[in-house]
Amino acid sequence: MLYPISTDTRAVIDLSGIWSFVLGTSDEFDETFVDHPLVGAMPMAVPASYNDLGVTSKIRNHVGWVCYESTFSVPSVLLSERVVLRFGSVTHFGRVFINGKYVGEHNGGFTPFEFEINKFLISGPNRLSVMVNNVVDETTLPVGTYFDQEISGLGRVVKNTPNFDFFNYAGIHRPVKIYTTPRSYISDLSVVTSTVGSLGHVQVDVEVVGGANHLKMRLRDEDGNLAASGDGPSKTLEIGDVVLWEPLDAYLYNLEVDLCENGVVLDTYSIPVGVRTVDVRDAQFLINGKPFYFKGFGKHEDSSIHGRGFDEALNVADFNLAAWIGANSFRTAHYPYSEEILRLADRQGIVVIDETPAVGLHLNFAAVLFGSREHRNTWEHIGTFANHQKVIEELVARDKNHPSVVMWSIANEPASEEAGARQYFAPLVELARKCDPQKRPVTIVTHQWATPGVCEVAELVDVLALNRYYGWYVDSGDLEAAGEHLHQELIDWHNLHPQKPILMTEYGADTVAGLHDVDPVMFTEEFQSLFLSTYHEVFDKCSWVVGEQVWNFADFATSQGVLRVQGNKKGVFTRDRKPKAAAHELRRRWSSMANYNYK
Ligand code: GCB
Repeated sequence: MLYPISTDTRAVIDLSGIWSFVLGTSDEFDETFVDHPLVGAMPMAVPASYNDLGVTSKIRNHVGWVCYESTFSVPSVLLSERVVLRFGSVTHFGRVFINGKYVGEHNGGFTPFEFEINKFLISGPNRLSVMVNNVVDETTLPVGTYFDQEISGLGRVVKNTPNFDFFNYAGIHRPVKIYTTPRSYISDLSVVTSTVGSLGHVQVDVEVVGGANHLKMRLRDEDGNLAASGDGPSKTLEIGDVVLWEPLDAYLYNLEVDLCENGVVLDTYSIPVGVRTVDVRDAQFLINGKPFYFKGFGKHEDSSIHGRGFDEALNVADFNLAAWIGANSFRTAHYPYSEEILRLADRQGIVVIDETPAVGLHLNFAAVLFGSREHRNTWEHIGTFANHQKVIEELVARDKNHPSVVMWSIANEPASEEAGARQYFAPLVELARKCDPQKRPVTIVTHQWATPGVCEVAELVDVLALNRYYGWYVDSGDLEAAGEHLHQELIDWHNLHPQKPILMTEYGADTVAGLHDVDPVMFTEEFQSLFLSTYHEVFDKCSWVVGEQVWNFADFATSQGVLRVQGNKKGVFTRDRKPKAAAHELRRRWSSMANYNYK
């Protein structure tokens, strides 16, 4: 799916701003909301999560439908073009109406969707209504539990509990745009890059709609000079003396594609192209043929006020903090991040592990942690498979051309130790491989109790991605035992899968900024530093560990619970991006470690 840009043949209108907003109910969708302009509406920023903007818990903790409304006009000069309405993301379900007429809907809160809207438009202002539902249950990704109960004394109570450790922010989270294309247009393109000696090869495949099919391609270097060109819908462009896209040293060519008829350019589109290769071999993760070492974080799209709403300023600041600390990578835990973040990563040379929103596929975590609740086999009860296929297809279609993306993560911490995990995941891993023209490696991120010999999905994946909390959830506070247990597990994994590289995708300790002690006890800044250095000593002993991504980049909001003190505090930075003591330790370590051949 192409990112909307303006070109000589395309216009983009951004609908960001203040919209009208009302809360609906948790019940069936109420169509009357869209029949007339909203009554009693409050102002609401788009894009943003609505939860923290309303200030009251009624808005913050609302379950079910809300309605957004705005008006827009399309300049009449554009009306002969194909007019498309595009949402970067609506969390988790969006139903769209123009002038009270149903346009379409989308399920899944983290991928874009769009509709051709010409037939709905009238001249002058058009009323755009978006009904949004935030419910997560055992069919959605991420997974949640929906309670609708009579409680004596209270009456009917509806609750929606996330099965994941981040606040269930909702709303129109990413930009809403109208863009135009000509009637004959470039609908998609794929780029696959490779090298032979100093030559770079860029295989380009273009899809068009609307009759015309004469294509011209030009690849320009960063100075605008022509590096290669060709004709046709499918072409391998060759670059002499190619400059590679390297981690923290990005080089982006610009690919321009023209769709022509009788010598006239009908449509033109361009994308940045980074020439790089990715391979997994002999327990190493190779970028451009060289063993790469991941240094970085699992992140979240999360900040105060905005919630999970798109925030370009925050993204730039986060990338600069990542550079300051010496990080070269992050994982989009636990959902696809905005397209704009990936474009920034392409430009800054940040290496990305791109994750689906498949988190919470474990119906027994509470039982594992607290010994409570009945046990239900996850794979017999969960109803997420169809959505899981859809999010993989949508994620790969959206992100397939980003040089920053080097691996797909199919899920975070599923019940991979329960019977049936292999049958559930084998077709999904294959699907990701089939959809991706670049055939990137695929992983599934596993949890503490999915140990060697127990985990059913390790065989399916190219890289073993481990989230481990020795010293925190197990061996709590005992870092000596934690180090030993971690080391032993890494040895066991290596013995079982000697060819597979291991990436530590999560390790971390809740740390309340400003809490100190002589004895490094849990929750202090001293403990977080010691916790991380305990893990680092172990990683350095294991040549097959190819990277470390600390959980988390910054403190983030979660729902309430006995394990959370106003959110998850495992950030190396606070939620307002101030460094804790461990940030300085990490900076010292990572600044002295090369991106390549660290081991
Ligand atoms: C995990 C999860 C992550 C949590 C983290 C924690 O394993 O993947 O979503 O936030 O643990 O802090 O407990």
